[in-house]
Amino acid sequence: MREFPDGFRWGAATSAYQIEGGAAERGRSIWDSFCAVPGNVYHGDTADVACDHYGRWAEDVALMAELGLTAYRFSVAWPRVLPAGTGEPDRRGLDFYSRLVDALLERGIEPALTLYHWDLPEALHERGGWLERSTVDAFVDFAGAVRDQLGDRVRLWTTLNEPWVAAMLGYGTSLLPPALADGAAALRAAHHLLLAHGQAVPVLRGGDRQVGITVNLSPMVPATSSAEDAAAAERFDGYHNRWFLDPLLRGAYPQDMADWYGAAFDGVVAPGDLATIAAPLDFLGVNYYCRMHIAAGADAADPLTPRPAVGARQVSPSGVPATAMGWPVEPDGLRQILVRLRADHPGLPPVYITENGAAFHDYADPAGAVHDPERVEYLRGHLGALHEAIAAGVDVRGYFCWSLLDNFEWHQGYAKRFGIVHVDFASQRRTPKTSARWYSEVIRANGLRS
Ligand code: GBH
Repeated sequence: MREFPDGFRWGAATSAYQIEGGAAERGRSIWDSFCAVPGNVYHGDTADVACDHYGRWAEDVALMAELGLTAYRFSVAWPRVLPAGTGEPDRRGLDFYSRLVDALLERGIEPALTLYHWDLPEALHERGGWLERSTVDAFVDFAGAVRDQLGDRVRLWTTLNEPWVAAMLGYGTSLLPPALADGAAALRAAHHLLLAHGQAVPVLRGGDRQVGITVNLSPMVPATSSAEDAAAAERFDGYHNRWFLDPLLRGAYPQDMADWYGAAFDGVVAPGDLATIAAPLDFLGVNYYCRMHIAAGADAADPLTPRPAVGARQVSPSGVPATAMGWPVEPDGLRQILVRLRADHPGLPPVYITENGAAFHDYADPAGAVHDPERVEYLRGHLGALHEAIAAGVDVRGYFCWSLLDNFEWHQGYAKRFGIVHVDFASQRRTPKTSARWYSEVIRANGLRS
């Protein structure tokens, strides 16, 4: 029996845009505009209905209770609270989250709230979005409005989910909105996202509220033993991991990357910004999916090619099993990244694994049961690695599996299923998969039996 610490939180995660639907009752976000353009999202899928969690939240909370979750991570749709991004909050939106939080608390499930999981109000994008400091101000007002409504009941507050994705993929590629594919824009957006986080921290603090941010981290593995690949992997690490960790935890951008980016990064930082960004955190949220394997030399044809350029590209490791996304399954990467975090950052706050999970091609049997043996193995492997990290001294307080439900997987639409609960999108029927039953047992035992 590999037991986890007393009081360890066992949760599942979702995000507003990916599950809520209820699109007619909120403002428009950059994701709505992106989905409306043919070719942007697989199969032309949209999130107008998604899992209809907006209508079925009570049923979903009952399902969480049935599975035995002790925590639930969700995000608040900014356009549901402030349809135009700023101004007077919409009561309907605030009431929706207020009812959700009450239902969670009634069932003894700890709510973990994320303010920004990529659904920027379209009205703010029209005024420049994350390229402008005015969006930082708007975010701080949004944070204050949500705190006023839920601050008495929600203890765990996360400002942003994965600023790397929002900035480097959203502004630096054309894969996600606003799809600018502009390297200098990506660095500007990243800085303003971090600043929004830093300015929101003191607004959110108070009472027994714990405030953190979620970053997505991956260990970088050089494709070969060449010095070129090692240097490329170090730059990719700077681009993906250190560009966010260092300002947050050390109050400075990594000098090697600032030098590498050169003029693309000029004039972005104003005096005082870095001190704001480095506001002490009560916890760090870490999302881990896989390691990244890196070779020297850019691949301009790869839609994920970094902008700003880092002279490196991702390669697929051979002989490593992969998920339906094509991501390598490497559980030990979770232990590696956590142990490294602790070594690199002496003042590291407690950590929550705010996302970890995988898409697989699950199958239904004639009786309607949904089997996902690969997801069970994925979760077992990663929880084992997490247990080792804790044994090595990393202070991890909880784990949220991504995701509670099959949902709208961004530009991949509904084709990629990450849920431990199957969703039949035609009938909206929820069916816990084998992995959900397995996870329930882990929660009951507070650990792994095998
Ligand atoms: C998360 O992002 C999101 O927070 C969540 O909304 C989403 O549904 C979930 O993941 C599943 O996609 O570049 O091929 O080597 C995760 C973003 C995923 C980015 C792993 C880096 C490395 C895979 N990260 N990815 S690859």
